[in-house]
Amino acid sequence: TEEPKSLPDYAAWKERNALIVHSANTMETRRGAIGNGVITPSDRLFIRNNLPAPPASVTEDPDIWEVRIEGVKNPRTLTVGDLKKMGVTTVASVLQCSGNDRAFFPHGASGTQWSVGAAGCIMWTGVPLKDVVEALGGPAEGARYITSTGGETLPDGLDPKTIIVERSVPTRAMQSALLAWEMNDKPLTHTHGGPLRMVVPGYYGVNNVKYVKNIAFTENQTDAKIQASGYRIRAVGVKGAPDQPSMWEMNVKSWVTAPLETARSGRNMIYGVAFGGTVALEKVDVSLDGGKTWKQARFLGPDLGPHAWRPFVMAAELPAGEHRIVSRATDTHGNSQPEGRIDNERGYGHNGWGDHGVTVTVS
Ligand code: MSS
Repeated sequence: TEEPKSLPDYAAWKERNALIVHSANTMETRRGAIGNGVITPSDRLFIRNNLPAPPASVTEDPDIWEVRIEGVKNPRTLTVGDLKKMGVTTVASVLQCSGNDRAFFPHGASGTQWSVGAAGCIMWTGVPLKDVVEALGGPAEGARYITSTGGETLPDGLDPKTIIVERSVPTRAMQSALLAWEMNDKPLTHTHGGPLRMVVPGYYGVNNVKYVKNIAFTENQTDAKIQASGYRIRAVGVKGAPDQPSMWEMNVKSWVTAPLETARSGRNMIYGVAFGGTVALEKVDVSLDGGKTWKQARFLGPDLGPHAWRPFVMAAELPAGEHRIVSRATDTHGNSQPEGRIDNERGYGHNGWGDHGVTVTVS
């Protein structure tokens, strides 16, 4: 199928040439447009909507947006204006779709055929969730999950449970979660979840619920389809079910961003990005011979904390010919990217270094 020529209205402000547009609801950053910055420019960040985005009017007066907080000692409805007085923090964290790199799965995993670009590193500003919960008396007894509900208007005639964006994460995520109203120093756009978004640093994209309207501390995970059977790791051919691992904490990962197809012989700078999910990064090794020999790369730019990504660079002499350039990240707990992929029905969580490499022809 041919790529749509223009961006959908709600994303018209994006940099068209930096994006691969898969559909009106899914677009990713081109590998060559990821760049060497610590923060992904907002107009290059990928978009993934499971439902059509709400109208731009939801962000006209962001401070009047309401969010209901339940499953705490004193449940309350708060406006964004109220939240802004309860506390504030700024956190850099990687936003990455669970299905990033799905196109590499040979069984043809269904869903958007993402290459490497359904990911970016973002500065979020908002109130720490734990400050809000403390102000409301703490979680109710027996709470094991934080369940966030998206504010989209649901289409008529369908069972809401089958389409609503409602995600549960374990309460351990409360240590780092925030309710964000700014992205990269600007009011959060409706494109990326404004007026208010649940941000769970180190967790896959789907848990970062946009236009959040309800947050509940619950004993059980929601029975919404997106949680119960969606975003679950299972063998190829197997249906999704609640007893399979859910797409929560991200795994350690890296990929090369330059050079991509061709280079001139002689000294070249190899660039890439790497992150550890909820664990800080230790190092990135780069191989110019498809993984036979490795050399440690250097991190580029400031360290913005354990949930941010780290651009890396390595100078290399490249003789004429074809080179398979791969990178392998290791986190501070000693987890390294595996070489292969773990085949799974929907193509989630791919961090194998083999597929993420680039073949560069040097002349
Ligand atoms: N939220 C809401 N509300 N809705 C929707 O649809 N999606 C998910 C998240 N959140 C949604 C939400 C997903 S799935 C993702 S990735 C993310 O988001 C994305 O983001 P951006 O901003 O980029 O668009 Mo996969 O795991």
